[in-house]
Amino acid sequence: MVKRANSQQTNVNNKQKRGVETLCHSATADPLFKKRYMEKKFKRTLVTSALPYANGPVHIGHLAGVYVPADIYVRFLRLKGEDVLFIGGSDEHGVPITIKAKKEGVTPQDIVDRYHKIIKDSFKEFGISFDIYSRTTSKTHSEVASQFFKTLYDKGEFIEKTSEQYYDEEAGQFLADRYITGTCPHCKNEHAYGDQCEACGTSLSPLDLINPKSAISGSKPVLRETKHWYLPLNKHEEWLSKWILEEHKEWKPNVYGQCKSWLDMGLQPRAVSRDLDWGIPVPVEGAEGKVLYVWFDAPIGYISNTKELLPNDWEKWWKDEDTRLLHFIGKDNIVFHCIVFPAMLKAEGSFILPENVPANEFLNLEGDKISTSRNWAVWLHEYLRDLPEKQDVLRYVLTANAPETKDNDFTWKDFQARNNNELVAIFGNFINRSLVLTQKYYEGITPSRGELTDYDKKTLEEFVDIRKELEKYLEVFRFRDALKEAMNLARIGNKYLADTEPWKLIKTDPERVKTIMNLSLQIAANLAIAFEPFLPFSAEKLRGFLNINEFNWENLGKIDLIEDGHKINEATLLFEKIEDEVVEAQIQKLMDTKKQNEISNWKPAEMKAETTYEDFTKMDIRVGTVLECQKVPKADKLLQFKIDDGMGGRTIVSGIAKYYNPEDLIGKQVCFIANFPTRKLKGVESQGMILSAVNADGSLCAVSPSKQTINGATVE
Ligand code: B3M
Ligand code: ZN
Repeated sequence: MVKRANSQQTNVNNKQKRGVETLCHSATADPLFKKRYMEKKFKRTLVTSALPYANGPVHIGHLAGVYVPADIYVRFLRLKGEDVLFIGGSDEHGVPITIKAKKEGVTPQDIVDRYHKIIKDSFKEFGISFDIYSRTTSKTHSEVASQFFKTLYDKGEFIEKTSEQYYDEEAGQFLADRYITGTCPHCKNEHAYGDQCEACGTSLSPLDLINPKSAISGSKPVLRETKHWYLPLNKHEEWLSKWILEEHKEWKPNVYGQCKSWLDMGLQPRAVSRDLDWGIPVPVEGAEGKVLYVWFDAPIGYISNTKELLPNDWEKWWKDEDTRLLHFIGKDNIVFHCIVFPAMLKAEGSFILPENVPANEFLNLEGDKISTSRNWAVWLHEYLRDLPEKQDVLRYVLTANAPETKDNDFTWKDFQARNNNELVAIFGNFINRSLVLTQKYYEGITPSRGELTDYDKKTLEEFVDIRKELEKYLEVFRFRDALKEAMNLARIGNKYLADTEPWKLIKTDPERVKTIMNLSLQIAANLAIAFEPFLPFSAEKLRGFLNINEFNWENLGKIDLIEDGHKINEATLLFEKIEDEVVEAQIQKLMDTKKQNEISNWKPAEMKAETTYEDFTKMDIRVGTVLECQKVPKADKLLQFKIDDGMGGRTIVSGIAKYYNPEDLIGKQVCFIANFPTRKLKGVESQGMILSAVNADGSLCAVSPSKQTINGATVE
């Protein structure tokens, strides 16, 4: 643990230290873990990250959950000089892509071409350092996936089953579960899907739906017989249980827990083919019009992309026991990577199995689930347009707040605070002071150190172990904690300069200042290494400032990284403050989206049962003018009105405080129910009720007559 730069932080640190033993007990105390990670020397590591669907751009949730963690890990291994491959690509099959194409009147290929490019560019811009980013519509992939299916087929690893499935006669196609809607048999929600009712959460089969309807044509689907191939997961249950539950206790608790509950429920055969005209044709006779199920071909994409990159050398990465295979994914993909894909690999027979699957939970945005259909997301290509050159800021915030053990929330205020208070005020400030002072006092030539004081030695002690501390967390995929350690090093540097005050000493003790500046530059060099996995752009910039091409991981913690007499470059700012307007514009953009969604989802309230003229005449509705209006103390919803009702005046309390400035209502006319029973609200007697219209977002708007009217006039 890098020691904190002040005592308050030391407390935080101790708490985290305890957290290591409790939270991640499996990773540090489990002998199996030790054996696997510490003793077994793998020769190489193959890292894959989930292949995003090419039916939309990627957003911050993707980055936080999968791609930044995978990239941090890969960069860490590369820096250590290990043999590592990082495989990515787009997932270009599946029903949603065909639906989107149909809606836009283009081909599925057009859709995936468009989004593959956007996604690939976004990843590149954010420094996600894939060795290859390919796609599942590639020729290699189609060959590898077909061959994979063929091998399993020939080995008799599938079962064939004929069943009845819904068919849309108008669209001329079978319907995926998600594309059948109907009434939920449990809660009677009329908009349940063929796989799940989102109102009551029950998982359904399309046959459970009352009044099924095709989401493609809107017609009533009919049942038709169809034959498919199934992977009998039940046959794999025994070895999977042993392999995961006994031999991989070190997997993250969220991953292990999900696997355990799947296994406890018992595994069922899963169809690996679909009736669809978009995908890889099922390569056996009598399978016309059928393609491989997208979740069968997609994980094979990891293999095909490796083969595309290394046509002659790919096998050692997939078939040699000395390769460590790691899948970085989000929590919704756990079952496919921990159970289904391993069963496929095992059935094939010549492949290794994943060593770990460090899946993350979800990132929310400003308190709400990220949603593509509701456009509730920060899209990476838009972020880059709105905040150019700020890739590392996002990488930093998403890592500091990564959903490693539970869902987390991204807010723009937190984004701004972390940038301004951490990156700028600590890391950037330290670097800036070190470099500027070195330029000022020594024209950029690194001064030699004199004898170290006790304070210098104490400072050094605080970070000699930084490499081990970082490794301890990075090796078990705890990137938030690792980042905290790196940031702590910047804190140590910042505190060192603040405490030694070289700008004061330069007049009285210039020799001492040489030592201080030398040590500061050594800390700056350490920061360039420590931050390389997390903030590659800033680390590169910092290396440029320091005029150093490359560092390796082994150097971390040392204080001879910059030689005496080494000339450093003129520096600019490493990070810049983000102003309020910038984040406010982003928040406003989200608020506009929310408004837009409310308006497009708004449905008129259901009509009430018929009333009578007599009932209507019982209401004494009148017009009055607001004479006074103020907030009711200790009630954030209530406004207290003094109304000129033409009858001597009255007080009315109304729940519209959230939607008005009290002063703005003074002088306005409103309509109110004059014969409403008197009530006491928060201690104020209210004599009537002000009428309001309810907007799409639930906000209220007081109703006024369309022309100036005499106070006390009745409304009829
Ligand atoms: N495309 C689902 C997703 O993007 C799926 C992952 C495939 S990984 C082989 O979340
Ligand atoms: Zn339901």
